Amino acid sequence: MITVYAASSPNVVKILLALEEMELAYEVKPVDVLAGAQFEPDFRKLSPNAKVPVIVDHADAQQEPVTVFESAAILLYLANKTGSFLQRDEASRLEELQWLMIQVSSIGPMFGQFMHFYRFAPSGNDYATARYRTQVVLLLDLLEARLAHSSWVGGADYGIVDMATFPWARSFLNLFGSNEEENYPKLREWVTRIADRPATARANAATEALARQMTAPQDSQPENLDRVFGRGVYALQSSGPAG
Ligand SMILES: N[C@@H](CCC(=O)N[C@@H](CS)C(=O)NCC(=O)O)C(=O)O
Repeated sequence: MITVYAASSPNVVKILLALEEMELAYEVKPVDVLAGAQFEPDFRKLSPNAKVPVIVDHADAQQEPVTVFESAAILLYLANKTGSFLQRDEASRLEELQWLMIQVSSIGPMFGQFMHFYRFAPSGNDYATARYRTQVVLLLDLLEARLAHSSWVGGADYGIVDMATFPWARSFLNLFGSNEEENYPKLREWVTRIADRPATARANAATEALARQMTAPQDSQPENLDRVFGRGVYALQSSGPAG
């Protein structure tokens, strides 16, 4: 049995997709991030950076449970454990790893920062919003170009790279989509292909169940939001350059 510490957020959806595709037994432990549950000392023992997702694999009763944090590390752990959803030959695996790194180093952070300034920051951040919007568009263009030459973002077969990329691409196509239906045809077709998979439907149901247990942004205590976003009294000073 695998325990997944989870919120209803894109980085967690990646893991739910993998667990469902790999048909692994799991239980979900909700971590209410907008109520500050990720900062509890017991959770930080599992997740030093105080973020979900985290898994604890209790599969081997003879061994200590295995704890893994960071979504890409979890996906690689699950792919190695099951021998599935990651290419076996070295050249294809290297190709997949590069696209996995693009997801965790660029797509997640840039899309996340855009969403922060677009949705959560006070007004007056036009520079930041425009900068991150440009980064998002460049990355969506990159994915569109990739899918013109490859069936899947990771390579020839559906795998953990597509699971990592799908939750972010799906929400940004929805957000950017209303005026631009004709844009990103390959990316839209790829999103539909993944959305139509039975395992994706099961992961969506698990995400919706989690969402019902999370504090919504509008219901969050202002102090908790400040802590999550590192602002107000939680904005840290160091000896580094001042803003
Ligand atoms: N690089 C991390 C990012 C994880 C992450 O940002 N998780 C968010 C939810 S999607 C979180 O826990 N946020 C709470 C916080 O930042 O305090 C990963 O890929 O696992």
